Amino acid sequence: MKFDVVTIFPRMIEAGLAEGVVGRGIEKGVVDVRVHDLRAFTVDRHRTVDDVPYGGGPGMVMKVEPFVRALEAVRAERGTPAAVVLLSPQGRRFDQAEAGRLSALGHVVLLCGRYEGIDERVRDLVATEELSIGDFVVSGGETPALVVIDAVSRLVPGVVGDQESVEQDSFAQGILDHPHYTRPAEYAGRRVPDVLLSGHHAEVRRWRMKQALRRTLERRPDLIDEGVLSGEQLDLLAQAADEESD
Ligand code: 4HQ
Repeated sequence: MKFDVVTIFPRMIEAGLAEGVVGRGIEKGVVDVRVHDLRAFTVDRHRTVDDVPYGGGPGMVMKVEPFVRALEAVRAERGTPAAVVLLSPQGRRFDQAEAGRLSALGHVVLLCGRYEGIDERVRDLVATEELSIGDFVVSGGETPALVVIDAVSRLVPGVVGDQESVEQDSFAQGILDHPHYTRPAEYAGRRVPDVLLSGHHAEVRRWRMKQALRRTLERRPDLIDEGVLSGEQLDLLAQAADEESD
């Protein structure tokens, strides 16, 4: 999986990729991230990447030409990418399905903005799509780009050691995760549910599935799509709904 990131803060991206599961994916060569400093694609003495907005108003707007030149460099060095993603709150919401789609593309460019906005012609001429990581405002596209790289890289074979854990992840199944416990069996008067100590694997599986469905029903009912649940899951969901929480 190849990523190219265009940013005025290359070290933010580099620092965010230095550790953890994605960092190891990069070390292994399964994920290949190149970071491009937008200022390297300016031609003026002050390496200007922004300017005042036409029409007036507060703040600065990122200029189009450095982004166009950055993309020309990416194409020359790395080939034509399958997608050029602009990170912005105006984008389509990034979710697990979007992560899966991007992971199948093989080569994705991520454009990070700062300031009040980006010249609209970056959207028209450079980006092929626009994605948002959620309905809130962050200071720049760098942290959203790291979120996208992380979620997409986890789906690339060889990045997460245990592929089973990727398949069990929250959202891999479209519902929330079940509760997890480790030792001690009792802490501050809170006991680990007996079924988890019982060694009855089939019972453990059913308990976890029911807990996951209960939590999803309580916290994220919008995620429940009865059309994709198995007969057993529909049964456990009905039980959980009957019991109406703990
Ligand atoms: N941004 N999802 C970059 C975001 C954002 C988001 C705000 C993008 C600031 C300059 N990006 N601009 N949410 O909040 O992707």
